[in-house]
Amino acid sequence: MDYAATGQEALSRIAGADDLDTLEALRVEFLGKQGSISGLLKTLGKLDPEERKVEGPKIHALRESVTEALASRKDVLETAALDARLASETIDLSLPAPAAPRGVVHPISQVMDELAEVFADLGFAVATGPEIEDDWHNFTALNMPESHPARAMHDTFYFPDRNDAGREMLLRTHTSPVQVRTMLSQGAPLRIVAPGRVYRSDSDATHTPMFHQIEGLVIDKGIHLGHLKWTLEAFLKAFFERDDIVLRLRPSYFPFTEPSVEVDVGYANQGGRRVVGGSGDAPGHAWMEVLGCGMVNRHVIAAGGIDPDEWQGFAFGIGVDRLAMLKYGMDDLRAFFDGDVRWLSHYGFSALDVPTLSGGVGTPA
Ligand code: 2U9
Repeated sequence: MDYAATGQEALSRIAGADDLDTLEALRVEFLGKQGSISGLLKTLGKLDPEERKVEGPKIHALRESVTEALASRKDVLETAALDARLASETIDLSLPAPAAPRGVVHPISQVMDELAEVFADLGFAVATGPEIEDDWHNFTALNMPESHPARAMHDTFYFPDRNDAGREMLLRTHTSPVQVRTMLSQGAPLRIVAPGRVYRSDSDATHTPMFHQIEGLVIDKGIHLGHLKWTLEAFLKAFFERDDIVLRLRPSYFPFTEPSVEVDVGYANQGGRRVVGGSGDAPGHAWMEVLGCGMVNRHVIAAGGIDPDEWQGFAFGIGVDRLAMLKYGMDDLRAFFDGDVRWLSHYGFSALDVPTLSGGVGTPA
């Protein structure tokens, strides 16, 4: 059979296509799953071997020339579209510059800086680590062996391939692997905070797939719950810049701490604005959960290469985004990541407003 006529017609229709949509429609018509040339290729299977030897190369050559013609026409149309855009979009460089710099510091960046400042004052060093982790540092070392139910609860984003050591790779679900790495590299004693991004496959009004945590770890001799409670009280008072903060500690469970505690702060809702402090049990007041903590489980201390008979510790984890909402009165978590300039200019901070304990750790711009 002779495919010259089919080829001629296809090429001339491609050459005549004057926009990318028309060209895409032609690609589907010729080469799509139900396309005419794809149909010709399917007929090859039914031919006897001798015929196939003759017809096969011709159909493949036809497909080749149509594929090439589509690509080069696409190139021409895209170049023309770009040229047209460049010709129509102009910037008038003689216009006056904006009256003032418009950029602002995102409230999460500001709160992260505030937290680092408060913890630095309490003697904590900042530790960082990779956001792409292996399952040993993210789970196993934290007393969550394979098949531990808490692994499933973390809604983990896994990578398709393992690393060279055969470990599963994932986006860290908490910043805890940073503390594990620091225990292994620095040993005891330790007093660190690990701020950063963490990832869980979860998305609704109160959860985003990426969020921020700051976790703390203290390892020393004779550490007990009293040290933990004092540290959290001192932290919350400095962060919310008031002395009448009341805490409520509730027993809880985390695989990496024993005993484990959840901490609520009392807050009042005054005219839609949340004000932290006062008794959570007073009329018009409520409790707000702000963090989890506990004494570090001895298995976790041992996984960090430290002798749990000699050293003890406490740890805590704080959801930064929730804390920022509570401090600055924002009600929708998703707005944090929408990049809406009106929201940012309302809630953002001046780049010159660097949080310091002496100057106040959070005065809105
Ligand atoms: C090591 C040992 C112990 C970190 C901890 C929590 C309790 C906790 C949540 C708070 C809000 C996560 O963002 S959130 O949802 N975290 O409740 N985190 S104890 O414990 C550790 C960490 C590292 C080596």
